[in-house]
Amino acid sequence: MTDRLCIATWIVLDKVEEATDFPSVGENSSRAAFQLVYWRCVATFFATSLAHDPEARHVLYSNVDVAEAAPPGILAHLRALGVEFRLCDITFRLPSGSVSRWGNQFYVLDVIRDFAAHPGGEALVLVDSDCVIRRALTPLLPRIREHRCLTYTLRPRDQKNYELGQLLNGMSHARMGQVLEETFGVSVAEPPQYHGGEFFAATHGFCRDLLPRIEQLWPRAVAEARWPDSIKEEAHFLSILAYAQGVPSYTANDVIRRIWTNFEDINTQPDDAALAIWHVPAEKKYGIRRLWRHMERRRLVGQRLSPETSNRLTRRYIGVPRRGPVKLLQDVAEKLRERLRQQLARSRPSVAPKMRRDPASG
Ligand SMILES: [Mn+2]
Repeated sequence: MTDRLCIATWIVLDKVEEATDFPSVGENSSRAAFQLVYWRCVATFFATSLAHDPEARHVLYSNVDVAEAAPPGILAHLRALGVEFRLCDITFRLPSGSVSRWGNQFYVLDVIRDFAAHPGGEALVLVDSDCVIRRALTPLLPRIREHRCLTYTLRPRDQKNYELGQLLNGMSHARMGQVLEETFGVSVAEPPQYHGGEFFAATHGFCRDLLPRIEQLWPRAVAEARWPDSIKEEAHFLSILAYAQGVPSYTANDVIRRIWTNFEDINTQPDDAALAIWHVPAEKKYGIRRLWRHMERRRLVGQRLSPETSNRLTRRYIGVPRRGPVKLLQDVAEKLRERLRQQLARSRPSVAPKMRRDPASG
């Protein structure tokens, strides 16, 4: 086994019968326009990651053949950068109809299982594609070795100021503790912390040790999927497992943050500039789309960016820690266009939403 880091992200293309809604992208994850939003995220993710970590392995996991499914420009970009494609079925899905949002996020469990069986490096760093990389991740290796698994533990200000006792995306801390006790027979003094699912970093050995735990917990997740307070997303699942494996909290909070940049929930802060990863869910259809368009116009597609260029571009287009006046105007204009399109679609029932032109490719 090499001592290289495997930096990976994933894209799952849902079929019509598997589709759910994703709050920051839109309805129906089986639409081509919806999927294009994620392809662009994948493209900018690897552009920024390769700028900082050229020595690491870069892998795109997908449930479909990327060579057949990716838009041609993005496929050429990924190939030129040397991104490896790993075809891996999605087997971890809650029963159809039990969740209406983020229906394919348990795919990270399939990725962890695949990495455990076919280690492509000493450690795996698996990140959401709506992240941009701002610093090299390879220097994290000693820290990953030390803790075996790093955690990004959500503070209330990172998740719209949630209060304890509240359901966090459909599950409470208390219920997480109960599930932990009932499944693994451990007694839980304090309910487990909630670690964000956008970041998973662990040694190959940790991934292997996790497999029996995953198999033990999954049937419960499926059985209780329709309960009001139950495992609804990969973050609940992995937070419970992290506790069961004795993984410490907050070990990656200086690495990544869930940064809300939209109008209502904005939580950017000056020290975000020091982070290695910005997770920017609200930028999928805004800053990330414009960043990709900029790369197309400036012939940067498939080019290895320097770390400085990459950071200059992400700062400008993602708008962290501060949104510049140009981005502010573009965001307002895009928001208005989106509202207008929604109203038009409502007032003309013949124009079904799914027939709309992709707002992002126009
Ligand atoms: Mn995300």
